[in-house]
Amino acid sequence: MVNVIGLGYIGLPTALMLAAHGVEVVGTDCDVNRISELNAGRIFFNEPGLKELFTSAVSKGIQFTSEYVRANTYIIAVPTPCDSKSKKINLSIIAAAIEYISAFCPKGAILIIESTVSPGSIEKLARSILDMKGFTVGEDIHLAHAPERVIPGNMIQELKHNPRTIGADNPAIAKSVADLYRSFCESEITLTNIRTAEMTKVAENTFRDVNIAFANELAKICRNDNINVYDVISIANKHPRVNILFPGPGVGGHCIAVDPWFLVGDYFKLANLVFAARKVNDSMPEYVLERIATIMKAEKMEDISRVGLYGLTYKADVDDVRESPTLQLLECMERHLAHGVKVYDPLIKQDMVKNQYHNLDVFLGDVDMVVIMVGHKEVIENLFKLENKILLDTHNIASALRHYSL
Ligand code: SAJ
Repeated sequence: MVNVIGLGYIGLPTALMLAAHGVEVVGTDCDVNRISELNAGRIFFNEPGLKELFTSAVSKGIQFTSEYVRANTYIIAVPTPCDSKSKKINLSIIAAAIEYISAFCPKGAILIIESTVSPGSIEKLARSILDMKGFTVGEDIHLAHAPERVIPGNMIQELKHNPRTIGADNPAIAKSVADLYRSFCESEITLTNIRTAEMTKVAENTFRDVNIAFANELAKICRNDNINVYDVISIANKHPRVNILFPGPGVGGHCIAVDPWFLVGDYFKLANLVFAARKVNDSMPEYVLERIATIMKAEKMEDISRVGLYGLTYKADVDDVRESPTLQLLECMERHLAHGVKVYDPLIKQDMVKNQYHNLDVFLGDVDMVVIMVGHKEVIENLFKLENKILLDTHNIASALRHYSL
């Protein structure tokens, strides 16, 4: 039996996927409300295919509880928050999970950590806790790392079809963990040691962050010379060995904007490029504010409260606002005493920020300038409504309309 600890954005789909493929699964989360919602058949986030997967997992007998259960395999998929000031990773939630598990797991249990951690964390943290509890790691308890790679917006497909990495210091354990994931993963599974798996996961997200930072810096350079950055990227990407990503209003989400800090924090003297890239990406909300100010001046607009931010989530077609560039832009505006800007996002139904609207037409009626912050499908479908607005498009989706870009 597998006990999945942490039923969040990664733990829940993974638990459901295993159960739907015939593995006996109990999902555990400390949030009792979330457990009652799941037991009542309600999922707390939207993801294509998730509802169907949920129905299938329930029909196969998955259980949800706020208690840990005795199992021979545990999958830990809990958050690893990063302190917003020190940028240090906080491993206390993983530590607590390991402690709970160690209190009653049977001899020979395997603890698989899915959460992204800074390289070396599993050895340092898990081993020290388990040693203290009297276990001999590698003999009567086993550790493995199975970092997830799924992209929000296409998680269910990617859970099945993305290649995976399994890190375990004992090849037999690595094989047995790989066999578990093979119950649903149809792609290649690479086996390695724990430390390599940890570093690989952080390297993947850091690579993307650095690539986006290059695109963002290029956008600023092109703006300086009045060159269209999207033309430059699209032409450059025709080179068979060039693949530049796209500039945007900032890098959000709980992965790309967070994981590179693990390298900066642990290898400060070495991770120079990574640090510089983080700074470029973190500067983008401030840069958007500069663009708004320049455009307002050019258009002789005086009232910031007639500016509307269209999109609040961290990226298109997800309802997740963690580290959202729009939230960062709003903070930046507060610092510059630019109050009263309006906000609307078709995917955010609850009130989250000041001056938030829940109806597009009412929002548009109250603003002269619209800043497209997120390229949701619904935003693209409603572009025709922005024809008479002063438009700043941070995602290159409104090229058919008169607009400003980054
Ligand atoms: N972004 C850009 N320009 C781009 C692409 C993205 O500005 O060209 C921005 C997005 O708008 C968003 C942020 O970057 O604000 C992050 O979005 P994302 O789609 O790049 O990535 P995440 O955070 O949703 O998911 C990433 C994925 N990692 C990689 O692609 C290497 C996913 O596969 C990981 O599983 C996930 O992080 C994770 O949980 O680690």
